[in-house]
Amino acid sequence: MSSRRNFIKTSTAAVLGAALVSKAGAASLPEAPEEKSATTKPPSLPPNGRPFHPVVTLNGWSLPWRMNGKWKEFHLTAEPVQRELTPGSVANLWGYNGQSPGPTIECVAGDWVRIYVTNRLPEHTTVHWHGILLPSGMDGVGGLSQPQIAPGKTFAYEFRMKKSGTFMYHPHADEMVQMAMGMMGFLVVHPDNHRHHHADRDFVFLMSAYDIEPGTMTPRVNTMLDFNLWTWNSRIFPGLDPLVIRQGDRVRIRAGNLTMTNHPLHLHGYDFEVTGTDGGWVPKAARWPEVTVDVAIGQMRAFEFDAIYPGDWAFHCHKSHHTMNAMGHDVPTLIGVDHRKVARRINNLVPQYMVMGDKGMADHGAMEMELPENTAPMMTGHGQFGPIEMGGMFTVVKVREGLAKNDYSDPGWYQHPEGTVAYEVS
Ligand SMILES: [Cu+2]
Repeated sequence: MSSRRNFIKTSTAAVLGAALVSKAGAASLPEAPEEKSATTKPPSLPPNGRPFHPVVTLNGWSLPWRMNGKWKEFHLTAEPVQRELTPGSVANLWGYNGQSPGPTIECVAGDWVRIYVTNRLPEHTTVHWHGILLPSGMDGVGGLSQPQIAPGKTFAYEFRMKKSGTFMYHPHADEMVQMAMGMMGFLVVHPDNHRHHHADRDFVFLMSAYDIEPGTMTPRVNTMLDFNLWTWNSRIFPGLDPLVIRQGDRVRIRAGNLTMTNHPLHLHGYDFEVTGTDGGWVPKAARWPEVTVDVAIGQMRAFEFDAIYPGDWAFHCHKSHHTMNAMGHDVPTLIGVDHRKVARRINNLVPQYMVMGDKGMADHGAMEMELPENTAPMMTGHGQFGPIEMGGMFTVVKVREGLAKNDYSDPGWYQHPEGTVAYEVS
């Protein structure tokens, strides 16, 4: 009996007998665990299957699986979720297994993978496995490669992971709406020899953008370009956890872009090499040094460095509007204009009226502005020297000496050696 026939048999059964799968077959489905918290889960070694070095999903987690003969079985549940973007700001999104983005799926090249997808959304969906080489009918494009998964139904996807690399999953059904609502997840296929492409710390995140009017909770799904929340794994600074790294570790960071514009990712304190794309690993001879890697729409990039230099290093999108939280874009520029009297008079009439400062926007960061409910400040976060004045796609890479191997807990602010901090000259 060929595996291809099994394939067809099982997937046809899943398509035609979806109700069967969800009722009579319920006991045979693997668990679909839910995760409610948005903190970064330290990686745990695979309990079964072939060995691999797990990734760390920034402010997220990896999906458990079960082995069923040769199959590694996962269960995704597409559903409405509430995602905390940062403390004090929660969004109504759509995602998988309790979160947006969904859990990271990790497997090994050569694995036979069966992924059940149960749809608890109010409309149909599918899942496309971005970058994976697979049979055309498993590619997840609604209408083209399969009928859409109706609400309440469960489908099974089955394929063998042909190669290792950096991939993602997202719907290919009512795509504009479902991605604007946060439906996406990371997919990592580890090398079949776990010593190949080794990194001691391997961080992953997806970039998504939302248009959520200050004071509201649900994204406007028809927005094409003018998004006001730029997120990594549906989190905004200061809600993004730091990337905690032990000095001397080999580090890989992998990012995918499912927004409507490109994001030049910039890391301070280091130069790095781009070592992978969603097409595969970059051959060693073809790598070149960078400090910024542009991730275009629908692309993924993996880059690596040796964490030699201790410190608190900024890591952010270099589009400065993407390191801000929700703001009005029609605020007039008033640099050089003394408008304090006018602003005071308008403020008497409209208490939440915001104007740009006459010296810049820094006074926004320092001022405790009254904000609509459920809205994060535009420029926020505090460091050991004062306000950081950032939001959105910004976090800190914290490289420290002597951390334990699997310690990802926040070590606090860097203790600079004496004489190594910029200082005021009198
Ligand atoms: Cu950006």
